[in-house]
Amino acid sequence: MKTKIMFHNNCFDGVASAVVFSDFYQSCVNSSAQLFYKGLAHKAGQIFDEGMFDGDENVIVDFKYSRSPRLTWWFDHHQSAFLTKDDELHYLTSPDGKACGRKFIDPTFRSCTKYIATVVKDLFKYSNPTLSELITWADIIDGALYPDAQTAVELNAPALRLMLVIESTRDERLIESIIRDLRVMSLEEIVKQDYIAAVLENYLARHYKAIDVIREHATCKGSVVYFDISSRDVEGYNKFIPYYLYPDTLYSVGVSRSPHRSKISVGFNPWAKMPRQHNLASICEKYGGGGHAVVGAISYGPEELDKARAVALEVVEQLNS
Ligand SMILES: [Mn+2]
Repeated sequence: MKTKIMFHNNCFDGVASAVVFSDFYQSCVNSSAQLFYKGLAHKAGQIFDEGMFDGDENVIVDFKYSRSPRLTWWFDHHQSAFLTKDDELHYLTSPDGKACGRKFIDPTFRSCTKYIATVVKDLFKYSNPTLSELITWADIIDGALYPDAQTAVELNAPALRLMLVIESTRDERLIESIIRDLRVMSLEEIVKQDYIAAVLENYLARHYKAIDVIREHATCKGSVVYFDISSRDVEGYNKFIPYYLYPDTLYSVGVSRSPHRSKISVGFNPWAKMPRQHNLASICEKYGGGGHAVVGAISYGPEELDKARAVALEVVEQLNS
């Protein structure tokens, strides 16, 4: 029997959710099932096609709901777990949805990992203390509960080094190895494995370079740290770097460019010494962007860089008002 476990790809919580579910499943549901994994990514248009559900059982963790009758288990904690109103209605009213007793959603949980562990403990009386370190770190990472910017940016903890590898790699087999190893090894043991050590140095070097690039281009404008790294080739960066460099600022506004878009990133310093005065999603929405109250973004075409820069400076002004 083949069980397919789909999870939020390139995400520490997604990977940890796959680990905690696998452990529960083989202990309580089917000890002889062969487990297969597939990472899922957000994209415009259709996310699921029926062919993806090719296991005897099909499981989704830390990712959106599907109405497919072939989906047998589902756990999520995202507020936007349902792609459509019809999906939500299906979950609430169909015998294949919530009523089946194997599909669960609770947006009050900071991590899906902790949510799965809590549900299987409450409903199936199962827990595995050897996974508690992993569960704690998934909650810290997905909930951005770092004690300070140093912890979030210097990446000294084994869990955060593993997070960097999970977020950076494009190698599906490497993520599968991490899932299998996390079931039996501590975080410290895993980061010492050859296959992790082989890529970690490279990803750390890229991360340190991003810190340098942002340092070179950042200036303090009132209570905002502003940086324009559009001239530099920085592919994704740790969003806490601006507060690591400028701990006394309240907000960050950054301009960056990829082949596909010019992007303005707006954030609130989670360690700020003063309360937040602005809803960043509302500010970004005025320019066609969006996000959450504490972090948002606005995207333009790759050729609209001048516009992105002008809007970024307008946003800085509003944050200072
Ligand atoms: Mn998650």
